[in-house]
Amino acid sequence: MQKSVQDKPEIGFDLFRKEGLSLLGETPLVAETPEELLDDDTTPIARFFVRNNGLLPPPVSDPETWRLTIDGEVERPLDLTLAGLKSRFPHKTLRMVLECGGNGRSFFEPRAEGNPWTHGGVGCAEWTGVSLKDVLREAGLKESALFTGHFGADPDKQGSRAHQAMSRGVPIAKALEEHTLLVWAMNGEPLPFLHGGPLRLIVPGWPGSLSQKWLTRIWIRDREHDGPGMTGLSYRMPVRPLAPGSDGRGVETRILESMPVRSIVTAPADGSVLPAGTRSLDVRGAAWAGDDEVARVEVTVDGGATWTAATMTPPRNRYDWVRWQASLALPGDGFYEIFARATDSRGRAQPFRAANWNPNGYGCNVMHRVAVTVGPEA
Ligand SMILES: Nc1nc2c(c(=O)[nH]1)N[C@H]1C(S)=C(S)[C@@H](COP(=O)(O)O)O[C@H]1N2
Ligand SMILES: [Mo]
Repeated sequence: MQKSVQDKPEIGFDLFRKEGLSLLGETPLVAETPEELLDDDTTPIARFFVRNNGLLPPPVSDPETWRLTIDGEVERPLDLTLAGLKSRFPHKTLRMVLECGGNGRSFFEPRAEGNPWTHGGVGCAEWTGVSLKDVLREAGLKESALFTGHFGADPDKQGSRAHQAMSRGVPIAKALEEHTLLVWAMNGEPLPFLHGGPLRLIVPGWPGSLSQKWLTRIWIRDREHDGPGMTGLSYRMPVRPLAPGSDGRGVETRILESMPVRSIVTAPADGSVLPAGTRSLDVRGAAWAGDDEVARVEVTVDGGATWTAATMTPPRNRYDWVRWQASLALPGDGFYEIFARATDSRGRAQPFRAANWNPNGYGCNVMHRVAVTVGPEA
């Protein structure tokens, strides 16, 4: 049994109003959401996963005076307060998925390095802020502007503020997408400290690590950024597929970009026992596909022999997740495994078993499996 966050009052989760999360690590603090708690269209803050790479930064007394610097390959470096950001640029609220790059990692065989996420390193919240592109336009990008480098106020694991816990960046085209936001509110509330308040980035569709929390600086660079989390095997994939279990030393790699298509079953919960005689099973869930759209979701209760198409609720905006539901006929009492399979707009579907093994375990999008028993358990 995984430890639940409620069992660990000493880490101060009360403060952060979390409920029902599974703790993957205390220092740094990492907690994922059991799939059945992701049953809301908009993930409540209380159920939103947490991923830190270092320690928490010092508390902030006056959020409006939080400062963000934009410098590097720009005509006019900017030094903005949160209040200034709010007053100078048009506000946007978008519901978008935030997903850890390692979501699904625990399903790789052999085990890959890193936090053993199941499918719950994900949430979909309403983010309010301004498009980074509007701010970059004001700063004036030079022709040499090729990449961003993101900096946050959190010290590294050893508590050193001289070292970034994490500093990642994106090619300038991703930074200029209108959905890439500088965010100060989540689900209509001031952005909680644990989620990077007063100010964070949201770079939707790509690994969550790009969505820098406690954002203090964006350095516009003339080359691929090389901060912690950009080099070696961090958030990079081998250019050539590797045999499972290889150490990956010395292999050529490239940065991770869009996250792969994935779906989760949010009801029924894994391990549910249904009354004897139940012959129709309502299944619900969510699906998303990185930069792409979800084309369809199908569900099986017979190991993939037959599939039932799910009905999808259209996303509110790009990068929102799709909520889906299906009604499945059950032939009799007994034990069933439900698998949900999403396919993206480019025809790529989720596998039963991850084939793209890599040393740090990114991109594992195996189908979520939920077991149910109808009638008395044998
Ligand atoms: N400053 C800072 N930003 C960060 C991180 C971090 O450790 N420090 N972790 C990143 C990772 S790996 C993920 S998946 C997301 C998680 O965001 P959340 O904790 O709000 O769910 O934040 C990203 N932003
Ligand atoms: Mo992450």
